[in-house]
Amino acid sequence: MSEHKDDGRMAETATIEPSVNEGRRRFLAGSAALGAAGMAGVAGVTGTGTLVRSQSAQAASESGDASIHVAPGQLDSYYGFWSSGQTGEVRVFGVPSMRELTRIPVFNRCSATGWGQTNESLAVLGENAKWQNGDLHHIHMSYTDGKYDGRYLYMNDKANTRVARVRLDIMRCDKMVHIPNAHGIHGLRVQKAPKTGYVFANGEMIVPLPNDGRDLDDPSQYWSVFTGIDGESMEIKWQVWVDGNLDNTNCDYSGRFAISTCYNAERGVVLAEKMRLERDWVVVFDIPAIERAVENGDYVTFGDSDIPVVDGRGEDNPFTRYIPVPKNPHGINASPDGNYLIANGKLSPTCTVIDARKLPDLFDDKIELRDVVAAEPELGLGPLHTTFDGRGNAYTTLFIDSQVVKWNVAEAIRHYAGDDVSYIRQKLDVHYQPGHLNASLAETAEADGRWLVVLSKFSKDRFLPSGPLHPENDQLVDISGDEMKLVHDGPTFAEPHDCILCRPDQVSPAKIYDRDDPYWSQARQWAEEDDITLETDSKVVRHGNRVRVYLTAVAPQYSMSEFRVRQGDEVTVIVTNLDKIEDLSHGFSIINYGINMEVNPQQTSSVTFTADRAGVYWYYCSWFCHALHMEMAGRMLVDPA
Ligand code: CUK
Ligand code: CUA
Ligand code: CA
Repeated sequence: MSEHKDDGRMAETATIEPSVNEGRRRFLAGSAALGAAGMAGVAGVTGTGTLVRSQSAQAASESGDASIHVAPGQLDSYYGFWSSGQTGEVRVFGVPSMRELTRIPVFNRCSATGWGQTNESLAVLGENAKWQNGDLHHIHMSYTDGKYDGRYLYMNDKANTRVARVRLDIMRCDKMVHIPNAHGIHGLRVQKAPKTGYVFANGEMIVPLPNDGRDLDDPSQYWSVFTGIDGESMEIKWQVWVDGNLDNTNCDYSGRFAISTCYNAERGVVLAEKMRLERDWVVVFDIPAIERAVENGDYVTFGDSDIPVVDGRGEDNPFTRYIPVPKNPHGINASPDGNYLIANGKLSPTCTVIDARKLPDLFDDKIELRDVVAAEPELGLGPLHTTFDGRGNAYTTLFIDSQVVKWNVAEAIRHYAGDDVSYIRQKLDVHYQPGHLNASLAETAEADGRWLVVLSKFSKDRFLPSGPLHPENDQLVDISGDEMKLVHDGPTFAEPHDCILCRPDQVSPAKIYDRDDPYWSQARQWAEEDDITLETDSKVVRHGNRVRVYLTAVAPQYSMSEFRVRQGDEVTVIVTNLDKIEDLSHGFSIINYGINMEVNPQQTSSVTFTADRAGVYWYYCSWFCHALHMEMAGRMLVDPA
């Protein structure tokens, strides 16, 4: 998409596209509905196509919109931080160009940077290094007073029950924790006020507590827990034992409450059981009440874990309230004015709008559970996630309908109260089967209603064929006007679930590393032991059969063109990049030893391996750094044992 909208082909596409789209859309909706058992029950509730279908607007925007074109050399007006699902990494995008800026390895392994191989990354991974995969669904930035503060990103791993943190100054993961008692962390959100604060993490699957072999055949003893982690120390502070399970989570803008959806109030272990009830619930957590209980010793622990677990099951506890909402809810989203928390119905065509201001009364038992419901608008089939424009409108993905529906929150509330008003503003076809969507700054008090990213799960026929595995389709929608306009298709590899958009001024990435960065504190300690100055010394230091090799790099040379070790030595190579020039990264790779790592300007990186084979092994710089980059190499000479 660009300003070149004058050619005939584009015009022709614009004319033909709507009907073609319609056909493709229906085909996919049909197959998805078939695949989602239980959808049949709701399929007749809401007819599609009864509302404004902005095919003409869509066709017009597909023929080109200059406003998304970021010319070469120009910078984007938003950062996008993308999850990547089963790839396990974080991706950084520029929006609106949708250009991918970088990737941050987290739960995955990375050939380019050496993540999972360098001593620095292994120190972050700790015992988690035993898992080489992850499933990163949710990514959220730290807040101060309801606004992004650019310190950290936090993310979940559903596959191996972890939570990790990325430092936004260097855009590298610096902490990772495995969560005991939980089984698969799905929902993750961070406290919005006064400051992050807690990172909240949902245990999705139900298991025996402790999960040590007991009660295998007794699902009535399977449970899940909600976890509060200190976002600064990354210590697990407490857990709450809950009924049902936990899907997505969020929290209010006061800082007092967190809230999670539950699709398995039945605590079923097979599909049919999980869909038995017409209503599941959202569970609200009173954070100060939980903290008080932990302080007073009012908790239990399970197995080897000493994490305090407060019992939030049942109707009669000070920590939780279970608000019934229609069937198998999924996303839970907080409106930027701080007033509403919206649960997305998934198997119900509705969203449930909860008035966050009524939650204190609910915990004081002054009102009934459903009294906090302000509206329950009927939106379409398969509502999964909702976002906001800061002008009172909400935007909800309809997975089955392959649409985004724009609706007005205040009018949905009036309608619920009995007024004859129509709250639906527009339905926009997306391609296809959208999951998360997020508008610029929508998860903060500063929602600005400029851009909307829709993460579509299927791309079907939108791109050149790429084999049986199709790309996802991250679509960009202009929401600045009255009408949503689809302006860009963005193919992506598996499988972004969620993203957030912030302004560039809210993040201040370092241009080069600070030599005092704690990231390589281990190497600093070795240098001290060996009486080495990392910035000036090049040396091989032997401790029995353990050898430390200190190298520096200045384009286009390493400080040593060779070093010698003995077969069987445990070798640690510590490389310091002395270049201070922005963008001048080096690498360090040893041929046939499976070693490669990044060494960015002013960074120290290290790797440890066993020199198990004698011979000449060239090491070389793997990041293009200089006209003589190819020549930036040296030999590791391994003497036979
Ligand atoms: S979940 Cu993926 S589309 Cu894991 Cu946030 Cu809803
Ligand atoms: Cu140094 Cu390439
Ligand atoms: Ca259910």
